[in-house]
Amino acid sequence: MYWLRRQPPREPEAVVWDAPSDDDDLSPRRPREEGRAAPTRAERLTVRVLERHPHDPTAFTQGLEYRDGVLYEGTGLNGRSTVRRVTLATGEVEQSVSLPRQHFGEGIALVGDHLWQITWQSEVAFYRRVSDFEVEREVEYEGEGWGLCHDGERLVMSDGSSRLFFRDPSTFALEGDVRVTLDGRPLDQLNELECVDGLVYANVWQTDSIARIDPATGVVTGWIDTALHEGSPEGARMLSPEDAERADVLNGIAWMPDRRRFLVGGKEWPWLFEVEFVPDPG
Ligand SMILES: [Ca+2]
Repeated sequence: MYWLRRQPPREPEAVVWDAPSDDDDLSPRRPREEGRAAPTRAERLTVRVLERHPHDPTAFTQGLEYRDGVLYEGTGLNGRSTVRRVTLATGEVEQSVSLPRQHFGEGIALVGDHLWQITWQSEVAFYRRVSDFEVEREVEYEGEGWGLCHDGERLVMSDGSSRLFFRDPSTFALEGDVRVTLDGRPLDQLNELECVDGLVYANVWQTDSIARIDPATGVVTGWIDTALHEGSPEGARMLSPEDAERADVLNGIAWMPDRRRFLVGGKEWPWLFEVEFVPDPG
């Protein structure tokens, strides 16, 4: 099979790593101290596309949530940031609320009857009613906001670094963090998130990859390469080459509990894809 990536092939070095410190270097080339376990290599996975749905190609997707057949989406860019309710099957935007121009919207997370929406550099999170997106509270935090998800007990947030931060879902108070490692090395650029069954899935910015993370340890247990490559299984293609020309990066993941599938999309993508993650034979 030919190389059919929607972006130029990325060498492993294209994944942005933190500079490893001595503590981080668990490579087998280095004598290991007694009792120090070698890092577990993440399972390599890819996608199988099961269905696709139209998506607003002007939406700069920063957060995706799905509940009871309804899609919630947060979009970014100054002057174009929104939070919206979308009919999945048609892509029709049922309601859209804009953020003031000074805010660049990022991740969203549903918490009961409310929805948190974070911002890139404004250091403010909006606590909205799901029913009409009315802002009930604004909460300040420190640092950048990238991705957000709710695991049932805590919010999990990314800021583009290799860390995931845990926050109280009512107050947004910071409760802790964990450093994420892939095959023993820190993995940064963690972006849009999805909390599923005790695990956290993270888009890795400017790559075609999604990391499946154990939030207790920060270890990436699965590395999902969504790009077509040699050995990709049948049905692995998401965007056509023509669509990929116009689309920005992969960014958007939502779990569909009723269908046991993921929804995956990207910034200014014309489609959202229902996928399952399968072993990558490539
Ligand atoms: Ca999500």
